[in-house]
Amino acid sequence: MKTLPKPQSGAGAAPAVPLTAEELQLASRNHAMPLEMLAVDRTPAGMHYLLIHFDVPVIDAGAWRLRIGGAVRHPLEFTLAQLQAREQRTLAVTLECAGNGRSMLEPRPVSQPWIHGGIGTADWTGTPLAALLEEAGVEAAAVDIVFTGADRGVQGGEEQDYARSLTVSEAMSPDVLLAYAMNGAPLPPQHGFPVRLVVPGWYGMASVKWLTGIEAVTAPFTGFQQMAFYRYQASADDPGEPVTRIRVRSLMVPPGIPDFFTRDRLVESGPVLLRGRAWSGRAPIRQVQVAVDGVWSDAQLDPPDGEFAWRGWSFRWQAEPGRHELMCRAMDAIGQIQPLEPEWNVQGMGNNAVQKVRVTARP
Ligand SMILES: Nc1nc2c(c(=O)[nH]1)N[C@H]1C(S)=C(S)[C@@H](COP(=O)(O)O)O[C@H]1N2
Ligand SMILES: [Mo]
Repeated sequence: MKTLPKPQSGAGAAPAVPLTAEELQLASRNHAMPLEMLAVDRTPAGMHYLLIHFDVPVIDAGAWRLRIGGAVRHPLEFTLAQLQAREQRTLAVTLECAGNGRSMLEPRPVSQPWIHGGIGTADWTGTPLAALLEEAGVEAAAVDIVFTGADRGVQGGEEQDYARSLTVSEAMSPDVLLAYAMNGAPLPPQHGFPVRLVVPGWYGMASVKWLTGIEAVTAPFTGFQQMAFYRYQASADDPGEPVTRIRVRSLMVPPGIPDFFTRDRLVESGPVLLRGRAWSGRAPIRQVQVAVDGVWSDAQLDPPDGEFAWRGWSFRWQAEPGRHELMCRAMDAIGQIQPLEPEWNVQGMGNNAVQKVRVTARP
C-alpha cells in the first residue's frame, strides 16, 4: 500500500498542536490575502483579507439609513445618496487584522488562525466623518463616539451588535472616512456594503463595517469588542492594554515557485530580485532590511504611496545553490522595529515578528 507523504512543517507556519475544527471553520470564512498579491499596489477586492465576526448582513441599500445621535445637538439621518453627495475623498489604506500572525504564537491562541495574510491595501472612497460630527454638534460632555454595525452575534458569552469606539478627538481626524467604495466600485457585501468606517493607521477592528449608527456618549464605551477583546493581555486575568495602531511590519512576495503543500520556495540560483511591502500605523517607514541565512543588508525603498498605504521595497539577492532562509524586517521613523521572535499575549494580537521564508536555489 502506498503511504501519503508525511506533512512537513512549513516556514514556521505549522502549528505544534493541530488546528481545531472551529479554527478551520473561521479560517475558511475569513480568508487571507495570498502573499503573491504583495506584488500589486492595490489589492483586488476578492483578494483582500476578510474578517467577519458574525454573519455578513444582507442590507437593502434603498432602505438603509445612517443615524448620528446621542450627545449631539442635532441628531442626523442620512441615506446612501445623501452621503454620496457630500465631499468625497479617496485614501489608499493598508488594513491589517490585529490577529494577523496569531497562529505562529506558542501556545497558539485559539481564534481566527492567521499566518501572515491578514493584510490588504485598497483605495477607499467616502466622505470625511469629521464634517458630519461637526454638523451634528458633538456636545462638550461627549468622550467617545461609538460606531455600530448591522451584524449581531454572541462572543465571550455576550450577545451584541459589532461595535467599536474612538475618542472624540480620534474620530475628528480628517482622515477617518465613511467609505462607500473600494477600489472605485461599491463596497462588496463582505467588506461592509453599503457604508463602513475606515480608520487609517489602526488595526482593522476599528474600521466598522455595515455601519448603521454613530453615537456620541458621555462615559467611556465599554462594549465587548472594546474592553474585553482587542487587548494585549499578558494573562487571562490581566485587563491588558487596548489594541490601537498598526505595529511596524514587512512581508516579502514569496520568490520563485511554491511547493504545493509546504509553500516552501524554489528559485534558480543566480540573481533573484526580492520584493515586498512595509507599513506602520504610527510613522512612515524609514528602513527595510533583508537577511539571507542570518546576515542582514539594507533593502531599497520605493517612493512612499501616500500616508496610509504600505511602501514597496526590493533587494537584489545573488542566490547560491542550496537551501536558504530569508527574512525581512522594517523600521519606522519613530524607531519601532520588528522583533525577531513574537511577543506572546493571550488573544494573539499584534504579532509583528519577522517573516521567515525557506527557499531552495537550484544549481
Ligand atoms: N461590523 C463589523 N465590522 C468589522 C468587523 C466585524 O466583524 N463586523 N470586523 C473588523 C475586523 S476585526 C477587521 S480586521 C476588519 C476587516 O475588514 P475587511 O474584512 O474589509 O478586510 O473589519 C472590522 N470591522
Ligand atoms: Mo481584525
